[in-house]
Parts: sequence; C-alpha cells; structure tokens
Amino acid sequence: MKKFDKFPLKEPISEFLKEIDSPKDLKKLNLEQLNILADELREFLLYSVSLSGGHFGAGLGAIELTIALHSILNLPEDKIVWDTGHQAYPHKILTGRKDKMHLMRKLDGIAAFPSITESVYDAMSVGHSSTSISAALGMNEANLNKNNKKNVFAVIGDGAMTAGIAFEAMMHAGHLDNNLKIILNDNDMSISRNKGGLSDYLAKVWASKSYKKLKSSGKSVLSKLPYALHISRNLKDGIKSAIMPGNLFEDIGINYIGPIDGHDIELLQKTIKRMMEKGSPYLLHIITKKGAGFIPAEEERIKYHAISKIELQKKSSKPKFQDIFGDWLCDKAETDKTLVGITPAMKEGSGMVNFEKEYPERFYDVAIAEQHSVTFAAGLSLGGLKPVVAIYSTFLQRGYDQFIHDVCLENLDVTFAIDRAGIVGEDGPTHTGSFDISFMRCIPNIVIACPSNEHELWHLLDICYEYKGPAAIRYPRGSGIGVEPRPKDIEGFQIGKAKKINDGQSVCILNFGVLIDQIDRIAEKRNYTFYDMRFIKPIDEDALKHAMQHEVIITLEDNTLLGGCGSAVGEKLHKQKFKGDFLSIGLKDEFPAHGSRDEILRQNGLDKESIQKTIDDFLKN
Ligand SMILES: Cc1ncc(C[n+]2csc(CCOP(=O)(O)OP(=O)(O)O)c2C)c(N)n1
Repeated sequence: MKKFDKFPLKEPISEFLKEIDSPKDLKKLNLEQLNILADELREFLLYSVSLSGGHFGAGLGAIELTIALHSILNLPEDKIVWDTGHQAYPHKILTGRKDKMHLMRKLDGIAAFPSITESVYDAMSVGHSSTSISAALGMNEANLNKNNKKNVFAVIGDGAMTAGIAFEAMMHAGHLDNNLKIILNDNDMSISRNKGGLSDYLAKVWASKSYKKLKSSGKSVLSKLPYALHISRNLKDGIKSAIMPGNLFEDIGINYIGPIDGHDIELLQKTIKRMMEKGSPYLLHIITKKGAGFIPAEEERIKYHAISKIELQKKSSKPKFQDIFGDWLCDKAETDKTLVGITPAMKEGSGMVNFEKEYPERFYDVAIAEQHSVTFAAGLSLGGLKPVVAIYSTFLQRGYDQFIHDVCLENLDVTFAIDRAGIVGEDGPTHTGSFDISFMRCIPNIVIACPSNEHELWHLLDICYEYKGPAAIRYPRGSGIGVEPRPKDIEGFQIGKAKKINDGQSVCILNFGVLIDQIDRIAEKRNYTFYDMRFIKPIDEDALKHAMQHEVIITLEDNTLLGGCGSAVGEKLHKQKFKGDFLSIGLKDEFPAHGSRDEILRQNGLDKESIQKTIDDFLKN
C-alpha cells in the first residue's frame, strides 16, 4: 500500500482510475493492476475530500475491500449495503461519480451518504448506522422469494455492529434459511475507540492472531472452506473451532470466518468468492486500519474520522454550542456529585472529551446504542443519580419509545442535551434535527427549552437540570453569535417563562431558538413586540396573553412547522379564540437537502431577507 502524508494540491494523474466509469470496467483489471488502482483511488480520495470535506478515515480503510467487492460482484444486480455509508466514498468514485466528488455535500451536489435516488449502485439510502444487516436480509429474502440468484452483502463496521438492531437482524438471519453475506470491517474504532463487550470480544479474537499472521490466517480460512462445505451445508462445526473458540456469531446461527487482512485484495477476492458459493449466512471478519495510507490519519484516527474542507480549516473564534454544553457539564459536575454524563458514541461531537478526562468514573460511552442510552439513564435516575444524556436530535429518534415509556411516563429526572437540532447542513436529510420539537412536544411531563444563544444555553441547561423531571434542551450544530455564556443573571430564568425583549405595537413576534438573529433587527426597526420564548413546553401563558393583545402574532422556529412551536402557539390561539392574524415561520414539510446551513435556511425561507419578505407579504394581505 502506497502511503501519503499530504493532501494532493491538484487532481492526481491516474493510469487505471481514469478509465473506470462503472464497476464493469474494474473487472478488466488483473490483480497487479487492481493494487495500483487502490493506490490511485486512495490518492484521489485524499484530493476529493480535501475539496468537499466529510468522512475520511473510514473510506481510506475500506479501499481494498471496495475494490475486491466490485471486482467480483455484479452490481447493480448484486447488492452491497454499506452500513452508515460514511465509508462509501471509494464506492461512489468507482460507480460513476468520480467527477462529482468535489461537489459532495454541497447544494445540488452529490450526497454525503449512499442514496437510492442518486445511483442504481447504491442499494440503500443510509446515514444512521447499523441498518445494513436488516436491509440486506430483506433484500436477500426478496431474492429467494423471487428465485433470483443474486448476492447481497452487508458491510458493517465494528462500531455499527454494537447497536441492538444489528444483533436483531443477525438473530433473524440465523433462523431464516438464507444466504446473506456480512462483512465485519473491524478497525477497533467507532468515532472514538470502540466501546463495550463486543469490542472487547473482537479484540480478543484479533489478539489471538497477531496482525502479521492475518495473511496466513486467511490461508487457513480458505483451506477450511471447501472442506467445511463438504461436511456440512451450514459449516457449523467445520471451521468454528479451528478459527476461533466460543464463536459468538456461530452460536446465533451465522457462519463465521476470519479474521483476515482487509487490505489484501487477493485474499479478500478469494474469500469473498468462496463465501458466495455457500448457501447459508456467513460473516467474514476483516481487520483494517482506519485512515490507512494517509499517515496523519493513521496516527490520529479520531481527528481524521471526518474533516472540513481544507480551505475552511481556519478555526472560528466563537465557541461551539457543543463546547458550551461540555463546559457547563464539567462545571455542574464539580458541585453536584450525583451528575453522570452519557453519550451514545458521540463523545467528541457532543463536547464531552474534557468531562471524560475530569470525571472518568461518571462518564458513560454506551457505544452506538441510543435506545439503551435512554433507558440506562432511566435506571440511573431510579437509582438516585442525575443523568445527563447528550444526544444528537436525529439520533434521539432511535430512542423514542424509551424516551416516552421509560423516562417521561415515569416522570424521571433525566436531562437531555439535544445537539444538532434544526438544520445540520452538509450531512443532509439523514442527519437533520428538524423533528425533535414535534416528536417531543406531544409527550406529557417533558419540559422543552430552546436557547437562542450561548448565554441562554448555559442558563437553560442549568435550570432544566435542577428541574425534578424529564427536561430537554435543544441547540444547533456549530457556533453561536459569540456572546459570553456565563454571566450571572440566573435569576431571570424560570421554567416555562419567556423573556420580553421589546414592547411594541400591532405585531408580536414569538421567537423559539437560534434563528433570533434573523429577526431581532426587523423587530427592533419596526417596533414590534418581541419575545424570546425560551420554552416550548410549558409555554409561557402570560406571554401568549400579551401577544393576543396585538393584531398579528408571528412565530419563528427551525423545527418543521408540522407539530412544532407555531403549532403549539396556534393550538392555544385557537382555544382562546384569537381574532387577529397568525403566521408561523419554520421549516417546510420536506426533508431538507444537503448544503451549507445558510443555503438550506435560505431554501426554507429562513434567512433574514426571506423572513422579512414573508412578513411583509403577510402584513400586506
Ligand atoms: C444511529 C447512529 N448513531 C451515531 C452515528 C454517528 N456515527 C457515524 S460513523 C460512527 C462510527 C461508526 O463506527 P464503525 O461502524 O466502526 O465504522 P468506522 O468509522 O470505524 O469505519 C458513528 C458513531 C450514526 N451515523 N448513526
């Protein structure tokens, strides 16, 4: 494998990559040429991600696997279901999207993840992890049902494998009569080091064969396969004990082979071919290095999980909301010894790195297990601790039943710090945080706060944490407006109480959340009454009463309009028989596209100019 230590400044010249427009072109290459192609693909990936930003280390680690799979399978008839999809950039490059890679994640460019609307070579639209085995099993079952002799491969990382749904799917596959193929791409990493029993188990398997021996281990795997086929269709006893003791996967009905070197194209090809000859479910365990071939990424695997566009790497001087949450958490933990912090595998993104360092015994990374993180918090609360669950809005969707049934129904004292609420930008619709208000607002007992800036975030976290019951504080990706988070005017903050910013006439604006800076000047210039509502639930009834003394009420939010803050106000106004006019401004009833946050806000009419125009048009009519 060729190693690189810098991003190429211009598009690298290639001998083989330039000829590849679809996977069929790859089949013309011999092994030596495929190995050269791997170097070219790696170099091109470095170049394209330096222009687009995005996920990085995972794709570099999956280059040889991608080439091996495409050189054997016949896509699009055969299917590869890439789990999460953040490792699928090399797949995109080899499936006709090479010339669009520099536009990835940009408005009107290609998506950051595989998408069935983008390419026939993408078997499944993804972004949230751990769905590949379920989806691939479904596809495989449909093939069997229609008597289609096609191959379906799920490719899943050791991080994604920690989620319950992956095990639910394997348990189902072990019980169905099917020939699903799973490749477990084990690099010992999630975004941070992978956590939990499965990770320890895989590490033991790995340790039992030192990395150097993975090639010879591969040979023994291959030599076992035909023999095993000969003695048993399910290969149950044929290779299990020879390869690894106490095989977890075999015990639930999935034949296991490996571990083998996931950077050896020839070995991968041979093993995959043999697997395809089998009529039963197989899991191939491969060992790869995250960031392989780019020296800085091999050395700093967490940092290079995802990167920004090179020209944007200048750091903003304003702290991010996630860091303000992280500082608040450390601050609070110092005075409250019962505070414990939980993350489902998003320690860095959620700003919890310092908290883990300072309070390792009170920090829980539960792996990619959002459902568990919520019910685990319920248990901690019942046991007398005060859990804070830091979770992205989009990933809380995974823990919704647990949120309702295990926390809110019992009215437990759990605080949810909901990051990436609203528009997330480049990661696009799979990661949008535009539904949380709608899906939380309908649940009894929950308190929901929507800070409008850094200072508000700090204090709303504080009073929601002190509140004895379930409370959620939602805040966006990225930096705020640069206000100091910690001044000491905590007295002004009360659960369910809004802050009046301006007393005006005729028109009253009720702001929910961080779009406040899109509208505060307009409100001031035109002498509108203006409230920063701070809470969606309970909503400030006094502020609403005051609002109803105006001719026009306007709400602003970055949640979908359906069921969001405007809906909440509208329900109240309807009940109180408000006679004036009412306008709610928020996200359209659509999945937001990918692009910069500003572009997506503009698309939704949520930039300053569009908001002003919407208000003007409304007031004219
Ligand atoms: C449900 C869900 N939770 C969290 C994430 C965020 N996330 C993206 S990639 C990743 C790590 C995945 O690790 P692994 O599957 O081992 O792949 P690797 O990056 O190591 O190749 C995480 C936690 C996600 N995409 N989906």
